[in-house]
Amino acid sequence: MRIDIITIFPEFFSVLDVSLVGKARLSGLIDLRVLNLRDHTHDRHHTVDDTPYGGGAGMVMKPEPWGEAIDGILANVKVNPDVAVAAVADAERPRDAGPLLIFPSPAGELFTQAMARELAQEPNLIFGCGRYEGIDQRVFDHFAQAGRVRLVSLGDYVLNGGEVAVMAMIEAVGRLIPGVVGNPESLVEESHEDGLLEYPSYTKPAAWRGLEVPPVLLSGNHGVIATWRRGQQLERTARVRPDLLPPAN
Ligand code: 5OB
Repeated sequence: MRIDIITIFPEFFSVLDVSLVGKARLSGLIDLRVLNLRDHTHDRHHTVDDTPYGGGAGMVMKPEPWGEAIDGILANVKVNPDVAVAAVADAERPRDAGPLLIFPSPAGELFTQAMARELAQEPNLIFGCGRYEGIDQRVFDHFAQAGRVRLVSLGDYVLNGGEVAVMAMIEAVGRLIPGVVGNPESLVEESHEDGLLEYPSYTKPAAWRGLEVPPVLLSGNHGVIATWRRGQQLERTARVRPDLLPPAN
């Protein structure tokens, strides 16, 4: 998967050199490039923002640097023809197999594990990190005319910019790319993969600071253990995240 990130804080993304994503980059599974939006300004002060039309607090990111930066990526991204055929056949992707543009935004659709699975199918993602009060709306409208644009929110809280949101999305998507996570079994047992929270985990010692591992886990009876774990998942989800359970009727 090729991933391009446009940001005014490229140094933010040095953490993507380490851990799982870092390894995937070294092995060639992820081709990740970080672009500085200011490289696409042409004034002495490398201005990326301006005051909002209509008034109001804060600054809005100007459209021209975004236009130039995204045009540059679109021009040099090679669409793999094999991928293009598969993508066009997919009803989820009616337009073309060109890159999917993603802008983290508190005004976007909520990022979920289902969306992470969708994004992991894409050969090409472009993330645009907005700052300040947002990006001129015409950037989204312009690129949506010829391609696919999604505004995506991490949740209902305030961030200063899209950088941390992009980091979270790349971690969630990256680990779903075949070969990135060593043991694919571990992918299906995570919280949210089956719509429920994960069951509690224990390792040795069997007793620690007066707390015992639930005896069922020491029983060696895999059927009983699976039933217990399922019960724990349901109990936890009902208690902490009842919104994840289907309505009881
Ligand atoms: N808050 N998701 C929740 C977000 C967000 C803020 C962002 C981007 C994504 O940028 C300001």
